[in-house]
Amino acid sequence: MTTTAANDRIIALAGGVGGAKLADGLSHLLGDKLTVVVNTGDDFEHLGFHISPDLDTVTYTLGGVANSQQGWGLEGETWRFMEQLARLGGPAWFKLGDRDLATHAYRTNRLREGATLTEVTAELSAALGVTSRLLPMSDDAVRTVIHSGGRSIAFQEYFVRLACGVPVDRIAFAGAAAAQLNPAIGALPRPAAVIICPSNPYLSIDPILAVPGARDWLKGLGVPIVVVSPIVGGAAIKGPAAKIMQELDAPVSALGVAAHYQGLADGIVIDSCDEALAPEIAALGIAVHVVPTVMRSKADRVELAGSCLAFARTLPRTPGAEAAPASTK
Ligand code: FO1
Repeated sequence: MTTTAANDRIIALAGGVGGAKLADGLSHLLGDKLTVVVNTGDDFEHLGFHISPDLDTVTYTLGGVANSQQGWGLEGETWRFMEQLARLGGPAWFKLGDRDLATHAYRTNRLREGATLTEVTAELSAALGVTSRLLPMSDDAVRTVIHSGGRSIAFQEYFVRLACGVPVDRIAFAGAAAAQLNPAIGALPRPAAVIICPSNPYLSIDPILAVPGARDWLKGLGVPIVVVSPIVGGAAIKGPAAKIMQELDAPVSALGVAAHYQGLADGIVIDSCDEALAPEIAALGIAVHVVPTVMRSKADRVELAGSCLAFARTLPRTPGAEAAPASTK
């Protein structure tokens, strides 16, 4: 990890696998100067456990123990529990690895003891050696619901059981209106910039923004907000983002991503192959930075993270905001 100046705090927003990769690069550069606000709209109760897939993906990735092939779950996992569960005729569609199960049991037990999700997340991430701070968007239950052909489908049913195989008409965030933004988020010192990681805008970032006060908090920071496009060359790096954009009649491109964040993002990082879109995006009032964004290696994550921080430093901030981050190189 590279040493940074005292005011080099950065806040990142992240959801699943793609977001976790950039958060990992940022964490490598910033360590405890980074706070990652994580989507909990994917959380659900399953087999009596409270499962927080995105919190676990970010924790495992920053802890260096994530399964590199699938992106979620643990490296070197075994599946004896699932084998036995299937033999018993239990619900085997959502795969819980033997060691991953310990995370869910630990979290569920601590929540039953009265700990908040924020407290449990801090305990789990500390145990796995994560130096950056991870904060669930809310300690209250917010649940992403997919509306498709007159049906309401719970998020993991849609994502895993149905393999995103039904068309999305609308996405809702049950419980969001009554949820409180994690108080630890409002108490964060003003950062130098906010980075919205290349997570699915509709499934991973929108749930965070749906928590009352989240948008106002972000805008009120008065610092550059930079989003990294998860759409590269008209396709999603991973997951159903492109399919959902098509189904919701949004242009499946970095331009569509920029339009989605218009009014919130000050800058967008797009892939070199999308350079031709830069003038149209700039016309939306969003500054554009063009670099390779596909993260195949740890070095790619760190490179893109450094690039995002450098880009953020070029963007104007509200007078009175703290100084831009010093170089992390
Ligand atoms: N994703 C799958 O595609 N299939 C699974 O069986 C599955 C199990 C699973 C267990 C724990 C966990 O933390 C994540 C898991 N995921 C699985 C990933 C998860 O459904 C998605 O990555 C996110 O919710 C979307 O960001």
